[in-house]
Amino acid sequence: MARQNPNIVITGTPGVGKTTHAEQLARNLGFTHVSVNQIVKDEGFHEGRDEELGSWVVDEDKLLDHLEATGISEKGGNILDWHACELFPERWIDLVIVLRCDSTVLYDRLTARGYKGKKLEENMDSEIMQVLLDEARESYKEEIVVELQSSGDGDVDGNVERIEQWVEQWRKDNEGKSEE
Ligand code: DAT
Repeated sequence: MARQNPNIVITGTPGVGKTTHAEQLARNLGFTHVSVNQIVKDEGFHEGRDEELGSWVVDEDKLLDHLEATGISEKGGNILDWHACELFPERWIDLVIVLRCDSTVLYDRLTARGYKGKKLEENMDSEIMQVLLDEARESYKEEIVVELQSSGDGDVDGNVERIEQWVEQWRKDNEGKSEE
């Protein structure tokens, strides 16, 4: 059975605004905010921490099995929030939003979060080199990958509105398909 609501990935370098966007969208649309980092932590789907990078070494198989078991693919209506996207199977995903941020703004956000040393440097490099955008473009069809700016306050409302319009269109385009 086809899903009645789309599944959306919100990805980008840490600090670009994934959680801010995902929470607002989930609230407005009645979708589920799937904070992948939280699941990895809560369920222990990792092999410890990479202390130098200050991030979890994720057990992707366990994570994907867990998400699959929630019926993510059939149910739809999920907003997957993570700083990576290539691991999610293409058949699960209808839209990939890659948030981007001006590097001066991002530097301030990450230092305010206590990032320093190699962790700060690697994340800044990743944003400047558009690593997540390239990953998204390599992993999904071009037409479902959308790059949006998330540097200033007004950006969040504008982006959320645009994504909501897209969801509405998706529903129209997919009407009736769930009964097929
Ligand atoms: P992420 O989930 O990508 O790590 P976040 O949503 O936690 O990012 O945002 C990090 C911080 O930056 C948080 O204090 C909210 C702020 N922020 C994010 N996007 C913003 C935007 N477009 N305008 C202003 N502040 C923003």
